[in-house]
Amino acid sequence: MNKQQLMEQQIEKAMHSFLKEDGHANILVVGATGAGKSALVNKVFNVDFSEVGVGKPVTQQTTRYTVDGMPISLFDTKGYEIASEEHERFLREMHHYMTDRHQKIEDQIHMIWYCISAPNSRVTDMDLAMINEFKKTGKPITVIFTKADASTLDDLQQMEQILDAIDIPHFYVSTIMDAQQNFQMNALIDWTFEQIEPSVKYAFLRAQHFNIDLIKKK
Ligand SMILES: Nc1nc2c(ncn2[C@@H]2O[C@H](COP(=O)(O)OP(=O)(O)OP(=O)(O)O)[C@@H](O)[C@H]2O)c(=O)[nH]1
Ligand SMILES: [Mg+2]
Repeated sequence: MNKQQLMEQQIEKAMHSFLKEDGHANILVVGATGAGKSALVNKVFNVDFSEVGVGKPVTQQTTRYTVDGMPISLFDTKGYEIASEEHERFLREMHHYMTDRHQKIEDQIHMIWYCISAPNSRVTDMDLAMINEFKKTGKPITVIFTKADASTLDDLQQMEQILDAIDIPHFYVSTIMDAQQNFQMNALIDWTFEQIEPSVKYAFLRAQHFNIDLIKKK
């Protein structure tokens, strides 16, 4: 076995024990204010967190939610508002998650759910720039069109084309109970579960590279 194979085997082992020992894949839920991020988190976990109030504050704006039996943690962020001081705060926080490879694996973000309100009928330049920045980090990212119940199929298709052109997976969902279904919610969950191993593995790989860089510097 050569050095490379040995390293890969070690990473594989570390990843499996991380996932087995209750290590969660951490998912950052991002998007404009009012996009429906918190509603989505509640829906996915089937818990009304505003009532039960169990989440761990990560920063002043971000809360981490976990439920028993689910191998994911959802980091519910406070949405950005365009053209405000808050915007700076938002960009700083996002930068922090993009450059978190020196953090412990359990505190890193492994995947991004980027929410866009479907009834807004547009993917903004700011969305595209942000998606691109996240993509560069190598972490899996998907766009979630929220509130699809209040959108039209035409609008949805137009937005989907924009994402297809840049090769970003996307799902449209709704969280309201009386909707016929939640549209592509199940497909979103399936996609997310498929990404768990590769995304956590990637975090271990990056940590390994980071350690090697440190050793080289010494
Ligand atoms: N029609 C419809 N409304 C929704 C849906 N999801 C959320 N909403 C409504 O949208 C509003 C905002 O939802 P939130 O989940 O609080 O939005 P958020 O993205 O967490 O907002 P911030 O925390 O301010 O960033 C609420 O009034 C929700 O009831 C949906 O699927 N369909
Ligand atoms: Mg919220």
